[in-house]
Amino acid sequence: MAVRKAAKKAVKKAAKKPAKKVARKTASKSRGKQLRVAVLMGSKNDWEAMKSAVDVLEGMGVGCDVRVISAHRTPDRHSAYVAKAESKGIEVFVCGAGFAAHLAGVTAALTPLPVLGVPLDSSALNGMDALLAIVQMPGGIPVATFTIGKSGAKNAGLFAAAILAGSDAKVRRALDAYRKKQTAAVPERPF
Ligand code: AIR
Repeated sequence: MAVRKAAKKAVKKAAKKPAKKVARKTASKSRGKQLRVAVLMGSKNDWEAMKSAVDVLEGMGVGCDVRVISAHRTPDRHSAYVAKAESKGIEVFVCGAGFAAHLAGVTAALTPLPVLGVPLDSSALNGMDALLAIVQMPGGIPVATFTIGKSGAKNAGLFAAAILAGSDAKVRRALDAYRKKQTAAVPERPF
């Protein structure tokens, strides 16, 4: 009898409890914002490095559309995404990939929008392969190439912000504030 009572009580308590919100896969500050920068990466394994670009941009209030798109493994997804991006409000592409990194180059072939390439060190060649693949674009189809890995992703994010800042006073102010904060954080002495 006591067990039945306890069970009834538990059911009542559970019914009163508000439904737990389902946690979203990515807690993104871009939600609800106009997505102005497409941050593409060749594999979900590139996210750890490419997150640095997204962090910088979202920190300045710039919405990012983050996608796993591979020029080799998902070519149809790639061309379909790039074809629609500009009409959806994308103004700049940041593309990170490792190995034979063709993502930035092929993106640049498909759009006249600025494409910033980030070589990633996912192969045995530590990113040298990706760096050369991204930087060695033939004349006519430019890709701005950044350093290998997280620092490159961070700088690509900052560069994308600098592009937007040319015509957006809010982003310009955010960029100025970022620099100011960075300068203030550098100590006079190392000890
Ligand atoms: N990659 C994926 N498709 C084309 C290229 N170049 C790259 C990814 C990743 C690396 O291959 O950008 O850095 C390894 O991917 P994975 O998924 O095997 O870890």
